[in-house]
Amino acid sequence: MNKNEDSLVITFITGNQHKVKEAQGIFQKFDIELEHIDLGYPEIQGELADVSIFGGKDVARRLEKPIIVEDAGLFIRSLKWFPGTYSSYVQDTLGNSGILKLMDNVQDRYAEFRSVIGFATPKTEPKTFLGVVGGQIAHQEKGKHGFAYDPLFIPEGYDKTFGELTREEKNELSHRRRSLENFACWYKDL
Ligand code: ITT
Repeated sequence: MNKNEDSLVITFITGNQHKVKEAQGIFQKFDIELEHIDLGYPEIQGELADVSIFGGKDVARRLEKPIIVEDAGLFIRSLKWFPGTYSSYVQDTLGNSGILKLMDNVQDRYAEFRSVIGFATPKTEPKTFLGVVGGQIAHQEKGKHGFAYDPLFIPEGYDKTFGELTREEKNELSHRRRSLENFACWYKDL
């Protein structure tokens, strides 16, 4: 995995450019170089960890090298943690306006973004790394930064949505930062 004495490298499999930019910013601090490959893999329906493990194993075997994949979603407590693992589909269908309609007159607006990194190699058992950030669903969409649900989500301790924060600000506290950091700390010590 070592590229040379000083730098580590890891291959991130995703079709989402926003994730790549976020991960690059986070890995820089760990001196880990990110190689990005946009490659499809089977996404089973299940818990985030199961999705990452299944997809990660498939890709590591096909590429014959260690890789990471990431699966994430928005989990809203008053909607029984919907959209959760259906986040991608719901974003493409209901969208943020549909979520706001479902939340009309709902008092409990607690939600969390969850992210799971799946690390897989062609031979070893996969490992997963979780990151969670809690917050509130706003009453209206705000901000143009980020992607997907970002204009809806106000992280704990802030009065702005992820969509109103810069990428650097979001990267300080995001679910992806937490899962990537958990992974990076472990990977550096390998
Ligand atoms: P992959 O190629 O990595 O699978 P994806 O865009 O399909 O990229 P996921 O399946 O991990 O990503 O994420 C599910 C959905 O959750 C994603 O399409 C977004 O709608 C939403 N989501 C995930 N992380 C988010 C974030 O940081 N901000 C806003 N929405 C996010």
